[in-house]
Amino acid sequence: MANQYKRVLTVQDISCVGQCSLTVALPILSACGSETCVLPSAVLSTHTGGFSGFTFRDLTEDMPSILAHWQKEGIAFDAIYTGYLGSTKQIQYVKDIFHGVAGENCVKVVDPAMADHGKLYYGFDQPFVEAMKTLCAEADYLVPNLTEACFLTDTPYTESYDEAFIRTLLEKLCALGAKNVIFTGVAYRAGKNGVVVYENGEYAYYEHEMLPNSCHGTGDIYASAFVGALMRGKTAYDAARIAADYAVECIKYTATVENHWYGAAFEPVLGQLIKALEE
Ligand code: PXL
Repeated sequence: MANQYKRVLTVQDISCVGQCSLTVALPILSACGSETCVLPSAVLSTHTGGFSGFTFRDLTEDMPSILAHWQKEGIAFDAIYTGYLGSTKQIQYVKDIFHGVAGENCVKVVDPAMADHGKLYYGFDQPFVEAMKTLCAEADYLVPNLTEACFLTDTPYTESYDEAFIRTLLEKLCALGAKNVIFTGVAYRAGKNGVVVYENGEYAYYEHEMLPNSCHGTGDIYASAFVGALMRGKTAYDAARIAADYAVECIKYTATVENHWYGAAFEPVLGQLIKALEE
């Protein structure tokens, strides 16, 4: 059997407290069985969604020398997965990383982590969105939520939509250059949520339950589990389904924890993700 041990690089911030970005991606990818290398885009004391007075250290200027060192060492990755980035300028450096340390058949996954619920996250602006479009152009798999898909396609945000609206967004995202799109949080019916897998122009939909609570950082959990499952040899559809089921379990578990407002308690249910990967 072909060796399944893959080396993944993930580029996103370290929010020291807050259960998002690298503190989620590193354990999830490791649990999925991949060697997980990290490139922190910035270091924050907490995430920006609900805390105030957080620190922010932008690591943009460290990136070129980190890339140069990796190239000198002949390091290459089976997948490169990007999430929350620290500056508009950094996006060009991330593209250099895509070109400089991609191994043979390297899978590039871009989570354009910049917006939710109709709004950009604190600190992001239109120039960042424009630069993010150029990174999305290089994605083998783009993993946006509805808000991000709207920003990336200059479409006014709406919470009432139908399949035709989603299909138009998918076509526009592919027109940017993204090869395939895993579109999260697509809900067509009351009580249901789901994910669209748009691969090679083929539309497939996995529906799952809609939960009454939502958690910050679920997008990071989702994208990390998707990449981890893909690296385990799952098809994009199966990886999208496994990631969705896992995210649902995380949100359900979090509802049982008192006062856990800032993130999802993903650790206690990691066992379920590992089990799903073995099926
Ligand atoms: O989960 C997305 C995310 C990642 N990193 C930081 C954030 C957010 C969302 O707000 O603030 C720093």
